[in-house]
Amino acid sequence: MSKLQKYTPPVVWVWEKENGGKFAKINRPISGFTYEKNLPKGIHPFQLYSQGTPNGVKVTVMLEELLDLGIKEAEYDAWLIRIGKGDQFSSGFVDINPNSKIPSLTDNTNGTSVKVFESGSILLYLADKFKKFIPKSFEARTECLNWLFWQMASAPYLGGGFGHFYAYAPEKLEYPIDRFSMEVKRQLDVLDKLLSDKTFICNDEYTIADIAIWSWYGALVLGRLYGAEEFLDVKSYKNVLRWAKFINERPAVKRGRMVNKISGYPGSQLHERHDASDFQNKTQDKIENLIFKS
Ligand SMILES: N[C@@H](CCC(=O)N[C@@H](CS)C(=O)NCC(=O)O)C(=O)O
Repeated sequence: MSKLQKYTPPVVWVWEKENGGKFAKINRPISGFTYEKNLPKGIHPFQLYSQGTPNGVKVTVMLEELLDLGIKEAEYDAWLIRIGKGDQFSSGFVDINPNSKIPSLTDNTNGTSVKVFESGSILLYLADKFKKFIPKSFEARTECLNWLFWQMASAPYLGGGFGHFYAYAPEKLEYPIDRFSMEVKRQLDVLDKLLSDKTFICNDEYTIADIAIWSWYGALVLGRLYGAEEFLDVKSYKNVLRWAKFINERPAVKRGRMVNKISGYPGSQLHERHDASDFQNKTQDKIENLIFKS
């Protein structure tokens, strides 16, 4: 089969509502809300509106890590935004994040409501606010932020590029799958070399860079993304795999992965989280992971 499917673009692109593919029903070329609805609000300082995707997991892992340090001020209510159903287009959600993407957070600690969106910005906000999971020295902080920004810039190649064309597009096309597989494997190689002599992304300190990168590339090498572990030969990135398994064992990571999760083993899905006790009877043990990888 030819690598290139012939397509002659029209002079002006026009939106054809149904182009097939998993997200055809929710994708639109215009921003803004499509219906009026306020968001629910709980009692805790932080209100999170999200779904348990890799970008969503970054924030719930971070909040659970802060709570594990005994920081009660990091208590949060997590509300489920079902992106497949278009919840991100409600007026309440768009008021917090005009870009209509999860995760979005409000911080109501001081009586005012600070709106925070973009998962990297949320991680940095929480790290700076509580002075945790970010190095103290300016130089080490810069290195940590290099990798946080690297993740924010690289993951769209993995998700929007590779994942979209390998798993979600209406047909398998060799050209885009080739292009994005090459880039994702290059990124994995960058990480594998980086982690060859380090425990964590920024030396010995577990930081928001690990949380951000693990949520995507950790999930990928642990076989939880796109069913692509064999195709991308993820086992060959031994240092990434070792690092991913190590972080996977953290209690906060195990809990954070369950929050706002709507796929996989039903006992591992905590659609909403309002209290630490909500995790009771929820589990993601090894046997379940063998059966349900997501
Ligand atoms: N750069 C953003 C990306 C967020 C993003 O793409 N979120 C996806 C889920 S992982 C989403 O909300 N998609 C819904 C949509 O595109 O309508 C971030 O890191 O927060």
